[in-house]
Formats: sequence, structure tokens, C-alpha cells
Amino acid sequence: MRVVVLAGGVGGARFLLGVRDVLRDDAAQGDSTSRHQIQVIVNTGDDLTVHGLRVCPDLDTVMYTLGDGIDTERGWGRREESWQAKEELAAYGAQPSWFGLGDRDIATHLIRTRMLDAGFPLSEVTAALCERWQLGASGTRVQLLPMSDQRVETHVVCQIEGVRRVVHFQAWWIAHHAQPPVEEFVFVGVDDASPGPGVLESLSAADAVLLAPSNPVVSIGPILAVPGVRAALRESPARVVGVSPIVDGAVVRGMADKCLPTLGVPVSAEGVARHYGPRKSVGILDGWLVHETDTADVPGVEVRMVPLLMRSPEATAAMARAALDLCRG
Ligand code: FO1
Repeated sequence: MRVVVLAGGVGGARFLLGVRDVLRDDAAQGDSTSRHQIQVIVNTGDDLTVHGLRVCPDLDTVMYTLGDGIDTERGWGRREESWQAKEELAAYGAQPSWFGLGDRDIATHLIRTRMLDAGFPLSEVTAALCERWQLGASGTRVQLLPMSDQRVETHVVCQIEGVRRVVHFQAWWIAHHAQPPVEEFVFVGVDDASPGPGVLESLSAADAVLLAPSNPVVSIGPILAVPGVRAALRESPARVVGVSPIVDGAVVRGMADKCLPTLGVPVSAEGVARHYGPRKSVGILDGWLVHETDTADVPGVEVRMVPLLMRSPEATAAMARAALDLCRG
């Protein structure tokens, strides 16, 4: 079975652990030929250059999470991390001092930066980095596909101390704690970007397409904004099922509640589903999973209510199984 998942950072990475567990268990029960494949189309709008290093937060969060190198407490970066280089940089007064560059994490950025400078596209850099992390499980191959090999960066038009400013999403989120009121999220470079290698092919060959419970605006949004991706989703032979990132009327973690109002989208499971829209009209959804305490009435979209809190691997796997079952219709 070929499952394609559109994902961003922390929430998306956790959800992918559940998808992989379900397919691994299916492969164990099935015959040896039942090979599964997960292809993850990952947001690169969070990417930025700090201290000369190219950092890809969502690609790294997914890679570390599936490779079991993630710091599960923070949800990003490496576990057993140290911050010596960050402290030394701060001692020199080097900016930005607000971005958490861990010593172990820096190795990833050094290799990525060196390979990009040598002319390798981000997709090949990502494949090379993933070699070390062995993201698959028995009977299930996992491949990370950057949404584009061209640079796309999410910048935020906002008010900071009464002054209209444009700052990188990471600065808005980390340095400014997502506080400045947002006028607009701009995906710089997206109009000139093309889908990364394998992205369109994965959607046209998929047996199931899932939207992870990632931030609809700054994680799933940039992916859908890459020219050609939305059309490929709408033409995919597979059913497209999304998982609500709003649970019990609120965000579980992250800043979706600060992003959705900018687009005039209600912070609710129904609001997000209507934002994505039914594929039967001009949207992309065939199915939508909402938490058992939420409701969503979206004409043309089949809605199912299941527990959506990823409290344990078993709970996450149950969520993933429910999403895959809804893909089967
Ligand atoms: N998030 C923070 O809140 N503070 C940080 O200093 C920080 C550093 C960081 C470094 C590498 C990385 O891969 C992720 C990092 N994140 C940090 C998380 C990141 O900003 C968010 O997870 C995503 O960009 C939002 O999806």
C-alpha cells in the first residue's frame, strides 16, 4: 500500500509514527509480499539560514522523530542535546541569539549546507541525511519528499510595537512568541517553485493520501501553495483524508489558533475542514477525522469522530488506522 502524507513539524511527525506502526503491523500479518510505502510531503516554508547554516525545521523534526533521535519533550531537535556552540555564539554577540542551535543538530545543518553549496538539491540532501536515520520499519519503507527543491520561506507581515514589519516565521514564532498581530503570511518564492522530485508522482500513484494534524496555515498551507500540488491532490486516484489539528475546540500545541484568524478561518474542526474544502467542489477533502467531542458538518466530506489526542503510541496508531480506514471508504 502506498500512503502519501502531507505534514509539517511536531504534530505531523508524531502522527507519522502512528501511520508507520499501522503499516508495520499490517505487513507483519499479511504475506511477505505485502510491502508498504509511506511518502511524506514535508513543508519547507519554515526553513531559514542562521549563522550561515541552512536549517529545515520540519524536515528535521520528521527525520529525527521517525529516526528516534528527537527530543520528545521539546518535540524538535535532538535528544541528549547540548548548547555549547549556541552559548559561544551568544558570547560573541552573534545574532540571532534567539534560535536554538543544538550541538548535535548543528551536524545536520553542516552536512546540509555543504551539500547544498556543492549543488545537490534539497531532495537529494534529505535522502542522504535520512540514510543514517533509517526511517522505515519492517515491511514499510519511508521516504521524505521536500515540497519543493526551490527555496520557499514563510514570512509574516505583522505589527511590532505599532510598526508594520515583515519577519521570518521562525522569528515571529520564537523571538516574538507568536504575539505580534498578523496581517498576512507570505510564502516567499512559492510562485516560482515547482513540486519537489517525486511529489506529483506520489500523489498520482497513491492508495491513500492523508493530511497530518499539522498547522493548516503555515505547515499544510505552503505545501498546497506550491504550483501543481493542489491539482495533483484533486486528481489523485486515492481518497484524501485529513485529521483535524483542532481538538476539543483548541490547538493541542503550536500556534494554529494564532494563524487561522489571519485567514478568517474559525478555530474549529469544522472551520479547518471548510477551509480545505470538499474535493467534490473545489477543495481537496474526501474525509475528515474530528475528535469525539467536536463536530463538523461539511457537505461533500465524510466526517468521522475518533479520539485525536496522541497520548500514546497506541492512541496515535488508532488515529492513523481510523484515517486509513476512512480512505478505504
Ligand atoms: N522552536 C522553538 O520554540 N525555539 C527554538 O529555539 C527552536 C529551534 C529549532 C531548531 C531546529 C529545529 O529543527 C526546530 C527548532 N524549533 C524551535 C522548532 C521550530 O521552530 C518549529 O517546530 C517549527 O518550525 C514549527 O512547525
